[in-house]
Amino acid sequence: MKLFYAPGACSLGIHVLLEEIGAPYEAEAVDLRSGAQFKPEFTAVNPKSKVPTLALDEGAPLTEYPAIAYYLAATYPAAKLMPAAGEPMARAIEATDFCVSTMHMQGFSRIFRPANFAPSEGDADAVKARGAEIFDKGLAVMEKALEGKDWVAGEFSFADTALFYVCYWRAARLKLPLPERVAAHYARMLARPATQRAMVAEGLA
Ligand SMILES: N[C@@H](CCC(=O)N[C@@H](CS)C(=O)NCC(=O)O)C(=O)O
Repeated sequence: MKLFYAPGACSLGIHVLLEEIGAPYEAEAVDLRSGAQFKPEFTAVNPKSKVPTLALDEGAPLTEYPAIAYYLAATYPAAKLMPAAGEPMARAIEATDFCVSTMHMQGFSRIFRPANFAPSEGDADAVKARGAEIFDKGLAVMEKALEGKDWVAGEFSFADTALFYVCYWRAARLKLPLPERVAAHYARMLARPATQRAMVAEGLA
């Protein structure tokens, strides 16, 4: 399999999962800044022009963070990335969807790409402020969700990498603080050898 990623993008979380698993994989950087995601070489792999994209050894490439994370956890059970069926699994899906669909797509996307949300450049500051508000509310939700827990679903699972990448953006890119339990979760993620290997591979460490 082959991961298409951009250094420090949301694909970092999938990179961590691949390192947790330890099965052989290739990784290819896509230069989002120069628009490589829109070039035919990449759209032939993923017409959505997005990373993460996971090219499988057989079949169509897999896209969308939650689907790729679920696929990896289900395909490599020995890595213990899949929570137990029932509430732990539901909590993992709930958190992954919230981090990707709300904190990332509605919050951070407004901060990093205001032009995608406003027709006029003059609205950019208001769009960014709304993005920050959505993200801050998301952090508060995750702070509550981590009450009494080290990991999102109780035990470490695929969901923790989704929370990790949005926290990486906040802490390392925006250099803003995280609330207490979320900060402790972020520190636990940074301490994992798999996270460290993925960050070195992406030139972030
Ligand atoms: N819904 C997608 C979102 C992926 C996404 O937005 N990826 C960003 C990087 S963090 C991207 O590829 N952006 C390129 C672009 O929008 O041109 C997922 O869950 O994987």
